[in-house]
Amino acid sequence: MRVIFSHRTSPAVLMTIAALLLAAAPACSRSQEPTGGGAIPTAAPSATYTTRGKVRAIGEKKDNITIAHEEIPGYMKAMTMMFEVAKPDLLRDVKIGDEVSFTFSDRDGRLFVESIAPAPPK
Ligand SMILES: [Cu+2]
Repeated sequence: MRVIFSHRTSPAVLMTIAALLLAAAPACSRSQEPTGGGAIPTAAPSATYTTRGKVRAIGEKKDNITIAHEEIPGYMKAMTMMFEVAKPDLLRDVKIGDEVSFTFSDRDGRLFVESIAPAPPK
């Protein structure tokens, strides 16, 4: 997208640009509804992040997990949020209340847990 600003750029155009920028904000600032449904995007993850947190809930089909995660500097503040889970097997040994360390990827704006393991005590 090529955007040329000039003193003649109309307010309507500026509003549109502002809306587009807001829409591009990190996934977290959107709702906590699973963004899912549908196939797991096959595109390579645009980024992966590793953090730790406490498991709050696990989806019935083990295809999502809600974690109270720590701050991820430069990406997300500490919060409780749901992640999708690429492979249900990943959650085989995970229980509500566990302290976990995990890695997730951002695939087209959907966040997928890629690996998860018990976190060492702090
Ligand atoms: Cu978050």
